[in-house]
Amino acid sequence: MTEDMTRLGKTMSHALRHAPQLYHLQLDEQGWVPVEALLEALRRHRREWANLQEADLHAVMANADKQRFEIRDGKIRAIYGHSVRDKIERMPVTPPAILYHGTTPQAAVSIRTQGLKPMQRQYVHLSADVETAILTGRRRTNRPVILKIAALEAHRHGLAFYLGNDQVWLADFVPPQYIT
Ligand code: HQG
Repeated sequence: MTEDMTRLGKTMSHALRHAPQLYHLQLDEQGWVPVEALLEALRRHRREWANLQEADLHAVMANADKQRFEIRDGKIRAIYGHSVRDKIERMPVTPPAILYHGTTPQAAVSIRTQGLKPMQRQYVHLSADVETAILTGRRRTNRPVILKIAALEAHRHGLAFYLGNDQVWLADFVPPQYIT
């Protein structure tokens, strides 16, 4: 990734996850906006991006370490990570038996009593494998704590889980009894 592509990816996340109104964008119920509307917003946002094309968005997505966005039928959305007020509509699906969550030692202490909360985001973010959970935890600490979530059992007791990308799962909340 070049520096400019990293910057473009971060701006796409800012627009599609957190602050669409700053870019004069309106997400639909599932988080989609027309690709052309995003391109126009990005072209206005930075002089260097005045000639931005859809191929540039595809290049950011192809070169990223994670699958953060998807483009379909002329529209684009962030797959997960949203903090906008109106909750993105998602379809509950059956999760695998175990999911993971990588976090800091301090957060792990309160998660064990309070459960996993979405905090600033709309959903709790869970990892499909330990490796991904370690990388998520390492964003905040050198010594990530990896929590194990009894996802299928929680699902059987009525908790909803949602699919993000292949590595990322989402939930509304995970009570402490499903966390070790
Ligand atoms: C913690 C990145 C105290 C939680 C990642 C986490 C992910 C609690 C923090 C995605 C708590 C929230 C999301 C409680 C949860 N008490 N702390 N009861 N419940 N927490 O960034 O999962 O690169 O919103 O452990 O890879 O770290 O942006 O969530 O530390 O997939 O695409 O509160 O963002 O992807 O932090 O990361 P976040 P996250 P991207």
